Amino acid sequence: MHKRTFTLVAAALLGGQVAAHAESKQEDAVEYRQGMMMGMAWNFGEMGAMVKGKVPFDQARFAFLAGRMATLAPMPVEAFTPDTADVKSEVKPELWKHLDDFKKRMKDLEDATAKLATVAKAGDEGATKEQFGATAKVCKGCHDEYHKKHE
Ligand code: ASC
Repeated sequence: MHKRTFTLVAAALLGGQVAAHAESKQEDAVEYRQGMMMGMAWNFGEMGAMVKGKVPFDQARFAFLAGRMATLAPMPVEAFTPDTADVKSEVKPELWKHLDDFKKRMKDLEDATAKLATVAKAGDEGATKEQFGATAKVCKGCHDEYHKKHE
C-alpha cells in the first residue's frame, strides 16, 4: 500500500473511531438501544405487511425476518440503565420506576420472537400469523406503558 493511501485509510479509521466515542457513554447507550429497536421495527414491519396482505405472504422471507428479529430482541435491554434517564429519548419516566417490569416485558419479547422464529421456520402460515399477533401484543403492551409516542 502506498504511504499516502495508508495515511488516508488510517485517518479514516481513526476518524470513525473518534466519531463513535464523541458522545457520552450514556448517549451512546441511547443510540445503541434506539438502533436495535429500529432494527426490530424494520423487520417486524415487513412481516406485518405480509400478515395484513399488503404484500404477498412469503413463508421463507417471513422466517428469515423472524430469525433476525429473534436475534435483535435480547439486545437492547442492557442499554436501559438508570444513568441514561436524563438523555433525551422516547422513554417515559415511568420506565425508571418500574425497571423490573420493563425487563420482564423485554424477556417476554425475547420469548415471543424466539417462538415466532421457530413457528415461521416450521412453515404453517396460520400458526405463523397467530404468533405474529401474540408478538405484536408484547410490543404494544410495553410501548403503551413506557414509550412516549404511544401516550
Ligand atoms: C411494529 C412496530 C411496533 C409494533 C407495534 C405493535 O411494526 O414498529 O412498534 O409493530 O406497533 O402493536
